[in-house]
Amino acid sequence: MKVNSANIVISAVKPDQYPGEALPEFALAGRSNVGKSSFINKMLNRKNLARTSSKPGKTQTLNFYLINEILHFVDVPGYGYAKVSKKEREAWGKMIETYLTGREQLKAVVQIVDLRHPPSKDDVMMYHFLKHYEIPCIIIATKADKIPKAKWQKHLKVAKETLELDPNDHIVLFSSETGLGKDQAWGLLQSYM
Ligand SMILES: Nc1nc2c(ncn2[C@@H]2O[C@H](COP(=O)(O)OP(=O)(O)OP(=O)(O)O)[C@@H](O)[C@H]2O)c(=O)[nH]1
Ligand SMILES: [Mg+2]
Repeated sequence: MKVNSANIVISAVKPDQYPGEALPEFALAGRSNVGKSSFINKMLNRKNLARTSSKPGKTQTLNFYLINEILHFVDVPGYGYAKVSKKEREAWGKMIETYLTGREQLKAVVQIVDLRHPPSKDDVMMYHFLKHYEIPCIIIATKADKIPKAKWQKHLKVAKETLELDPNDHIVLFSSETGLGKDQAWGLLQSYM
């Protein structure tokens, strides 16, 4: 996919703020600091359109990006960020759940996991949540540049086993540093448009 335009449309917290257009939409899911915003930037060839940070908890709202006037990416706050109160966590859960279970335009969720480590309990829970609601998903195993190539397949296998990955679901080796997996990820997204 050649990206000609990419702009933020709105930062939303509730449904009446979501964009009204019936464009195909893809939302990011994943642990705080795993690389969701970096994934968006890499896919769009933009340095810092989606704000990233080495500190977890950077993305706080549902951020809608309009791409080539034909689709939306939705950057979503990460889960598993320890430094938030119970109340904030509940508000987060409600916002995400409302969006994921109620958004008609949502074609698939891009769930990001860290290739270096086995998926966390929260990762497994998120994946099973998506399966339960029959929301199509694409798994991206990112930060591949941080481990030697010789270990990729072994780590991928652990990720598949830990998530109990449905054999029909795809898992893509990815790096926001090198661009590894970018074309494959675009191919999968386009198959849902
Ligand atoms: N080496 C390497 N670093 C990465 C990669 N992806 C993300 N990072 C780094 O990981 C940190 C977190 O990235 P973000 O994209 O902000 O993570 P996020 O999932 O959006 O985090 P929240 O918004 O807090 O939920 C940043 O310092 C990134 O530079 C990658 O593929 N390789
Ligand atoms: Mg982010």
